[in-house]
Amino acid sequence: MERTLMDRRTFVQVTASGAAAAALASQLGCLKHFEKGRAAVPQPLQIPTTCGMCVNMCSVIAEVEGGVIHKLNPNPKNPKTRGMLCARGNAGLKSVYDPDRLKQPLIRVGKRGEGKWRAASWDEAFDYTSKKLLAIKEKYGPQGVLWSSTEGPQEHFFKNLGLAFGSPNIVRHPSLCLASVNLAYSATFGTVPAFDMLNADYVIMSGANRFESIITPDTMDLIGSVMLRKARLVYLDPRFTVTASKADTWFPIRPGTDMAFILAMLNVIIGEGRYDKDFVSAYTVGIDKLADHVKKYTPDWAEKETEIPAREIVKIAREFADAAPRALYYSGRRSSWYKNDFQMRRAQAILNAIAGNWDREGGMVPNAAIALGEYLFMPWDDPAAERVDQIEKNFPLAAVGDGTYLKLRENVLAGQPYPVKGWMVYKQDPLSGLPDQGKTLSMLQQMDFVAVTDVQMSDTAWYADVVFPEATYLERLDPAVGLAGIWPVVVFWQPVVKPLHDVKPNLEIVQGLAKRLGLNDYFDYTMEDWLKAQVQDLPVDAPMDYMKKNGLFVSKDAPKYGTTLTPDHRFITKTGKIEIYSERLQESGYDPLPVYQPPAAPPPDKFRMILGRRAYFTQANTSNNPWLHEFAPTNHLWINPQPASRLGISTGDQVEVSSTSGTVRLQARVTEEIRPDCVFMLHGFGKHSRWQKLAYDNGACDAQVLETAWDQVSGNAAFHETFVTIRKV
Ligand SMILES: Nc1nc2c(c(=O)[nH]1)N[C@H]1C(S)=C(S)[C@@H](COP(=O)(O)OP(=O)(O)OC[C@H]3O[C@@H](n4cnc5c(=O)[nH]c(N)nc54)[C@H](O)[C@@H]3O)O[C@H]1N2
Ligand SMILES: Nc1nc2c(c(=O)[nH]1)N[C@H]1C(S)=C(S)[C@@H](COP(=O)(O)OP(=O)(O)OC[C@H]3O[C@@H](n4cnc5c(=O)[nH]c(N)nc54)[C@H](O)[C@@H]3O)O[C@H]1N2
Ligand code: SF4
Ligand SMILES: [Mo]
Repeated sequence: MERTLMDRRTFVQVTASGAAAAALASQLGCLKHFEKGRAAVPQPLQIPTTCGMCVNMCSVIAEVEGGVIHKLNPNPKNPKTRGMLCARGNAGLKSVYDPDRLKQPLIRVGKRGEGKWRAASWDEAFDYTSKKLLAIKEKYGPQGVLWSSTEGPQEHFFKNLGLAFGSPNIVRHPSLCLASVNLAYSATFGTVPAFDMLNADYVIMSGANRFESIITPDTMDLIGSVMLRKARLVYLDPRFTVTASKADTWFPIRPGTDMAFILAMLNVIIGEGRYDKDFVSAYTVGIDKLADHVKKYTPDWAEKETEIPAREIVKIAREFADAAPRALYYSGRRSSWYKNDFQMRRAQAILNAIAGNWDREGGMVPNAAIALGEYLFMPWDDPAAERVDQIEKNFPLAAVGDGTYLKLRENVLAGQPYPVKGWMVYKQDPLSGLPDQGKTLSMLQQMDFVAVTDVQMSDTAWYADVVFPEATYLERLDPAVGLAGIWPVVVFWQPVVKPLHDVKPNLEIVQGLAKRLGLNDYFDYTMEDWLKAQVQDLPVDAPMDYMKKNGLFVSKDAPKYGTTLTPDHRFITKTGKIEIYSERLQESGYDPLPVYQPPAAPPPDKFRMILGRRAYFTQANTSNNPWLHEFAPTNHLWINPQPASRLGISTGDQVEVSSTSGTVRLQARVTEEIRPDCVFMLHGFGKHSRWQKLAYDNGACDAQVLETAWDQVSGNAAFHETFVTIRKV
């Protein structure tokens, strides 16, 4: 902090003193010398591509010299990222040169999790895996193999292999992440909108820590509006985060009570007639029912639930309504919070709807995407078996293609409605990402066969039978991805260096398996074929050359507002209107308007465990990156000074954190930056994989203590429902 606050003048004064001055002078001399020599050597190649370090897909220019990446720089042409490449994006270079990365296919020789492997040739690994998969198919049917993956440009091929194999059991990451928020906004507007925060004058963010949990363009937009243009930011979070530090107002809201805050805002805005009446009558259904429904949710009532003073709630409600349509209640992204998360996000969506901020500058904008072509391939038959999570029965409104991970795990463990004995994993680490790690371990152990495709030895890979090493994103040609939103772009990856080891891109791994599984016809194309089909209709000359030269295609026709604000526009909902009151929810057995359910209070001497991110790590997968590791060499338990002093805990003490799922140990960090009723730890530490040397057995793994709970409507994991006891060791 002190260092970053030092201004340039002070810096020059400090560094120009004594020994520092001598060192600096000699360094500058070196630099001059270096610059002279440099004129003679060829300039590094500048290769545009895309960052693969998180979901955002920012545009990158790689500086490559002599076949080695020297540096990664932002590509300023991308309007979503505007010249930003975050710490993780910079450190992405290390994923290529990490000595701990996977270097060749591996077949397990010891017990699962014992860490004994033998290097195998690709043919051997493909033969071994396909033999195991065919044996499971023979005995249990194609539904006996589960295919799980997380978003990425080559995920598609993996999913398609599972579908071509005949399995209905494809499960993706959304039910650990954003399934409830997506479903809530879709149920209301028929689509998931983007938030035009750059042009908003008033933004309310509840627990969306945008200055640390980076989402582009949202993070960049918020810098533009809140930091540069001084738009107002109201921030609710039980923790004092970086976003809290930039907000005009921060309330350490009582966890799990956000819906009470929103319902009281609705109470004030409707009660005082401050909503957008013209918009509401033209485009929505159900305002009368809502008005009756929210009468009981007064600010005084909400103060008791949220611990935010009633007068502040009234003030915020008025300011929000007055600033509309340039006012936003931001949706958040990771909505895997509580059991009633879907209904909380529905309340937000309704609040935005009655403010009339739909499809307006500074409001919410329906997602626009640039159309990409599709490579046509032979279709396969639909799977014959029902999904093992029985999603249609358990969560009739949830996204069938993504599945519901925790219900799925429960059914697989119970062998219901049928056995699942094979598990193929792509670009995902379920042992870290699912709560209640003991259960995920049991699920792994009851499998006849597990294969993982990754770039490093994840915890799940550590327990697998076969590990396929994928080339990293800087070594691959990948499909193009159309990123929807206010600034639609098409991004694309090209290899900036040759693969360093005996690794392959996922398409080739899928093809190697498909050949042996008798599914070759479905994957008979090259990545170039695929890409060409995708970009061929982009409105530029020679689209493939254009993409290789620029790394991205930007829509000139953005941002666009008001495209849906015509009298004959039909929203993709049952009534064709924005549904404040939802008959579809009622017909499926859910509350048609959001009904408040108070969260359980922590029992005496227990704490609610909450999750969140830091700007320099991605989920559980960058804590072994040597550059990022320097920012946080371990994780700590954040605990407020009040309970800490009661428990005799000081910063640096080892503490034990226990729940019904498990017990972990890590160092305490005693801080006012968290409420007294919660504790927090960073994700991605306490690894079991010894091949992640920096993260192995370092700090604690949150997945070991989190308990199993899910949102009732979407089936999304509810990670913040766990109570833990804390003890000084
Ligand atoms: N640097 C970085 N950026 C990322 C990622 C990453 O791993 N690293 N991951 C990306 C992904 S996949 C996602 S889903 C997003 C996640 O980004 P966000 O949606 O912003 O979610 P989290 O960072 O998990 O933050 C949740 C916040 O909610 C707070 N919170 C907990 N309980 C409550 C509550 O009851 N009420 C309120 N109001 N707040 C509460 C927590 O303290 C925490 O600060 O970030 C994306 N961006
Ligand atoms: N305890 C806990 N659980 C959580 C969360 C949390 O904060 N705490 N967050 C939740 C959220 S929001 C999300 S989105 C999910 C994320 O869940 P996951 O997607 O499982 O999360 P990661 O830890 O990022 O694991 C991704 C794996 O992909 C690998 N990988 C990275 N790049 C490549 C590549 O190019 N190719 C291949 N083949 N592999 C690659 C990484 O090495 C890593 O092992 O987790 C959810 N679960
Ligand atoms: S936010 Fe950072 S890690 Fe994510 S894609 Fe952008 S630069 Fe890469
Ligand atoms: Mo996520």
